[in-house]
Amino acid sequence: MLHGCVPWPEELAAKYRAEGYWTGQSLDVLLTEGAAAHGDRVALVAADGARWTYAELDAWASRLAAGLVSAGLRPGERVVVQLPNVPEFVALFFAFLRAGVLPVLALPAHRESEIVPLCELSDAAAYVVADTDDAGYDYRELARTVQKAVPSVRQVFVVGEHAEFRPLPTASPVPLPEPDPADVALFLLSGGTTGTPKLIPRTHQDYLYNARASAEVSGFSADTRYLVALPAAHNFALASPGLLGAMAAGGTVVLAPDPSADTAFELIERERVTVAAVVPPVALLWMDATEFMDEDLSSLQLLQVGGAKFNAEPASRVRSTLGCDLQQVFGMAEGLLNFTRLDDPDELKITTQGRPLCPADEVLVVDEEGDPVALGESGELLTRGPYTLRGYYRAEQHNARSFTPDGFYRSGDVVRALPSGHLVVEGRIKDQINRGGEKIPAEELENHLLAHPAVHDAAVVGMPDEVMGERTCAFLVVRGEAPTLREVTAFLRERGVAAYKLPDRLEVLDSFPLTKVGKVSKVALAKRIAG
Ligand code: OOB
Repeated sequence: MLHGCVPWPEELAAKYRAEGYWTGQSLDVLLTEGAAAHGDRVALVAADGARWTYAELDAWASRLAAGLVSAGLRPGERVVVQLPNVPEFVALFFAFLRAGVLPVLALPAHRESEIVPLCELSDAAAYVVADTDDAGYDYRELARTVQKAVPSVRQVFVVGEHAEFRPLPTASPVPLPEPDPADVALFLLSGGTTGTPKLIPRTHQDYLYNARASAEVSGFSADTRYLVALPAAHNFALASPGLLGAMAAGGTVVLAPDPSADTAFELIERERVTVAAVVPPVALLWMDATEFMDEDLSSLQLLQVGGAKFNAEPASRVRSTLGCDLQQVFGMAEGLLNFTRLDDPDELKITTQGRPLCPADEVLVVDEEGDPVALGESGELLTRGPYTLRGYYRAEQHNARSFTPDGFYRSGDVVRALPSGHLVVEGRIKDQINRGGEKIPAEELENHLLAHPAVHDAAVVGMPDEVMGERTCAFLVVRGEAPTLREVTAFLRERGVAAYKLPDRLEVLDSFPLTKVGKVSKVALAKRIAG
């Protein structure tokens, strides 16, 4: 495995191979097999209606792969990719697999304060962006900053108007060596809990299993038309089952530039979409929108909801409002995926977050001492399995805390297991805010706040919110005059912090409540703001 990654121990690897979860194939087979078996079927539809068959997408990916090679990118090198839901994302994703170059998938919302450390950590050889977004944000400006700050970034490729940078490179297809299926295919970003980003290596065969098995439990088939409503770079929309799962089943991927009801409903009607995956606030928005919008949503058979807790009350209204079945998905970029099954009774679909995807997923629910709790009691979820990482990339010290000595990943999620194996997510012990599915590492935001001249101390906690699940509250102890929320958010934007990480509320205190051991009590702060 790539240097800086932690491989599975051979004993478990042999088991995963023997039981058929790891097939020794590269992730690229999703496209090559599709092109060979049903090349004339539509694989990809862009928001503007442009479409590509499996054969066309395959040819496009080959030209791009040759282009990456002729641009001097070498197998094993990392490239930070930050693209919206455009067809180039999909073609380029497969091109990277073919060239053996490893994409590091950043979110379109990320800015300088996320992208620079990401390029540094991955020692990125290149950076791929789109020219601008719908709101007029210019990623080429960001690229200029990144290239200045990170010398390893030799080239910038731009989808759209490339200015002084390069367009996506293409060349006549060339034969390329097969990658090792046990090695890294791509990097996903962790939601994070610390001050620095964490990269999740996903191997060809683990991610191939992830996509194929997810597609199977979600009932995907050649008739599936999957709407990519969340960012394609996110594990949910990419491979859980996401666009890769839709392709694994020979279905069609429809790209939505944003998850608004306006955009999504129009695409659902126009492309006869059968499945969409969304975070809870988007599900709420869509359910409300059915009251005043009259697009024909009758093709929609399944709404997958995950990324944050979807409460039972709205969950129980999915069928009556959107006219489709609900599947809850509790997943993580680190690996483990839980799905409610299509043949589960409604009660389980509405009140649980599903059960593990794979029979070889090992799930423990433990107390503070790390001892398993009795069935039905809540505790922290620990897990290992054939598609769950064994260590973050280049993060030895952090790995020592994030994994047990026998390789279980400490999810930081508090769950309760039912006798059926279904899990109910009850909370979290990790220092992170889950703002409607978008993850905010508290320490990272606190470090930015501490850089403000008037801030003496900062503690960030989640506060309950009906739509978002939680929003972000920053508690501050200040020197002199307290800054306003506006001033603080302007300061954070200036530092290049992604908009979704900006605090929604500011509370100034004389001092912070402490725990018995003298640490800032976030529990007390969270209680205070909830009240
Ligand atoms: C998905 O992945 P990430 O990496 O953005 O976030 C993972 C974390 C989990 O550890 C948990 O804290 C939370 O997000 N989460 C949920 C949830 N799904 C994720 N909490 C409660 N209920 C749920 N249904 O969010 C992700 C990756 C693949 C598929 C779906 C979601």
